[in-house]
Amino acid sequence: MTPLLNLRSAHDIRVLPILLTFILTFSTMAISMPVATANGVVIDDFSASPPSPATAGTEVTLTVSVTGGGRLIPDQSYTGPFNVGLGYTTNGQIFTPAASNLVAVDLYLWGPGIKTLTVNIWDTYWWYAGSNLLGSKTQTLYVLDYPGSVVHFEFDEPVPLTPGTTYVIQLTGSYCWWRAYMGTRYGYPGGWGISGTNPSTYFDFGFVTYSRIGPEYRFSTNGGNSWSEWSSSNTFVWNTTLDDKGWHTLLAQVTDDSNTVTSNPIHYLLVPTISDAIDDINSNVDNQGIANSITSKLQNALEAYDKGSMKAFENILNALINEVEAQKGKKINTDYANTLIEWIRAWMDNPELI
Ligand SMILES: [Ca+2]
Repeated sequence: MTPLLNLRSAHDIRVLPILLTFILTFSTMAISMPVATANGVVIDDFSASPPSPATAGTEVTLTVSVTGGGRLIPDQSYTGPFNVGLGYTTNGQIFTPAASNLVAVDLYLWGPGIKTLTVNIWDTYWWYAGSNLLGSKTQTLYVLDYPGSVVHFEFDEPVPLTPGTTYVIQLTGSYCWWRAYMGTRYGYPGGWGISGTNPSTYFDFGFVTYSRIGPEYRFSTNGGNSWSEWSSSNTFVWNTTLDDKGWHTLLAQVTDDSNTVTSNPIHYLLVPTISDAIDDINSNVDNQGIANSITSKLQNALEAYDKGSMKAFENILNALINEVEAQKGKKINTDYANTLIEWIRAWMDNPELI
């Protein structure tokens, strides 16, 4: 490909009279309009491994998988001041990206009228032999009368770019005005405008290029009261401890263009082992007789399991649930009784957790 910089010579000056014929008006008013972008993220799956319930102290890996997501980040731009507008059916703007992809451009256009406009991205002037079309987007829309609006073109696929290399934005299609600045005081330093097929380093069109980063992810193990750092990794390792025993609400968040999207919660139970539970019961059940009764049944259940007597294991734990139910709100406070029953049910359903 021919380096564009070879064209930055004195002959460019000859295009100035051509450009001047296109001057519609003088204005230093920059347009600031909201830019609507669309890249909705869909959370396909959010899971914890191992699944709930698990033994407190287990390493739990949270994984979220998504479609889409990420944020548009402005890369290169010239957004004013403007003092001219160029109306034509083909114009262009050179830019030098810092980012390694291009997903969208904004152009500062005015009509008025319904326009069918195509934005092409080229690796050199489009009329050069050997030029390569890297990306293209066509849309038909109503373009407002002066001062117009910021028209957003989002490519169907990201256009890969080499940072620090010049590229060309070509606008072609219906006759349309494109706001520009002509002169040396302002302008975009990383490129120059093209009117028709006449490049000139003396003017720049209004434009913004966007790259996409991400998506980024973060996780909460406490229902959103606190979060991990934002990261490009869609997995998070939760190093649980015995102190984490109990119920947890696990969440994942993913960045989207305009905000963040939160997963459905996973309700996750961490249970102590039976021997850890025995210590816990001794310090939480004040009535020593009740505490002894419960902990000795737990010991019996452990022994039954070790002998492979699963029927005895279940019978003992069923009897224990009845005993705790009977003492709930009496010798055992209600919350702690409910906690114990959850643990016992988890052990019965998942004997590997004992
Ligand atoms: Ca420039």
